[in-house]
Amino acid sequence: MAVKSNIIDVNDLLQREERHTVLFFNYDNEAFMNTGIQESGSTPFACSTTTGPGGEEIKGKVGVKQDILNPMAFLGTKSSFLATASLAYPNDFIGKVIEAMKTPGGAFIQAFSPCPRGWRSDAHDSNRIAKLATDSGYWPLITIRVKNGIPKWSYSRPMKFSREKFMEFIESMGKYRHLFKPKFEEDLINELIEQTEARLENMKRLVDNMGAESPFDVYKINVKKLKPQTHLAPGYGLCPGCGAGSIMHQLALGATQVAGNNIIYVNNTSCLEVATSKDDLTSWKVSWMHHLFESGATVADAIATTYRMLRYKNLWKKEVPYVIHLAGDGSTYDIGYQFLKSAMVRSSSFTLQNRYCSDTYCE
Ligand SMILES: Cc1ncc(C[n+]2csc(CCOP(=O)(O)OP(=O)(O)O)c2C)c(N)n1
Ligand SMILES: [Mg+2]
Repeated sequence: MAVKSNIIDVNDLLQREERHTVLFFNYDNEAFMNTGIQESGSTPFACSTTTGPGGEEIKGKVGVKQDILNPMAFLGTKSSFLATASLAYPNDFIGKVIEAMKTPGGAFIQAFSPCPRGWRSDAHDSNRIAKLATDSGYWPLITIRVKNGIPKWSYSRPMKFSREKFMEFIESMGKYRHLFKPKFEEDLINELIEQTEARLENMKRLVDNMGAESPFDVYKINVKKLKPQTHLAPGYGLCPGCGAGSIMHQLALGATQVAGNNIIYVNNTSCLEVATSKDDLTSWKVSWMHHLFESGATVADAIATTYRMLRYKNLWKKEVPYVIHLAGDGSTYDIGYQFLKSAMVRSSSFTLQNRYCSDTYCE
């Protein structure tokens, strides 16, 4: 049966009066990179990190790469936008950022973020690796739109597992080298493949059973016609080829279209945070604050709510600023998940149901 496409015109999105409360954003480089490549809940099976190195005794991580996006659809929120994204698919990425910021309630986007230093891959290879991640079925591009409490799944690239592409993907990164040398670890590779396929199958079942009527999303957007991003200066200390750099540019490009410079970023401790705030020099041209490794989501939600309250009390006369929370996988999957979940519930339900925080007072 032919799948119906859902064409989303970004110009229409930009005309929407509605707006998000907070966009929670995770760039997923699959380990705690800032502190020396330690394993996180996002690290995949058999992947080498400094806390679970791939060697003779230990063969990398024992355990699975957790899925945190899909569970968020079951938090019982009133309205939210949840999606995965990839720097290798910029139209989809930028379209999702714009839609997230134009959806009432909280939003959560998770972007796959190659890390040449931690993954032991070539700096010039990050885009190819990210593309292979999606095209192999490892990092499907999905969207969950929660409206009036009902989540509906969509996807924007075919959800098909390709063993050939997956092998090319893992062979591109030194973090899996121990699976190929000194000997070919067939059982471990098969286990990694089984886990990857199982995660994909789970998402496919969600699309089949709880999918949108037209579940294939295509964003209509002319990137060349967008205003240049005005949030992040070109100078920062991220490594060459770091996915977070490319990701931040795409995120900021989308965010600039919606918010202009009326925006506040809240950044958990991470590579992105240290690399954009070196010594007393900031790479940020708009308001940005660093918060603890674990609690940035709470702070971002609190800032957004405070402005809405002040606006209601007529103590803040200008437009309420947009808020984006930035976090790595360590602070999203592990130590910060509880903060993030609670902030999602508050911003996607309580804020919407509280007339003192509602958009009608924010015009
Ligand atoms: C409570 C607490 N524990 C540990 C740390 C040390 N710490 C700072 S950043 C970081 C890892 C960050 O990993 P991730 O969130 O994945 O971001 P990345 O550096 O990979 O971009 C850790 C463990 C901290 N700052 N606070
Ligand atoms: Mg990380």
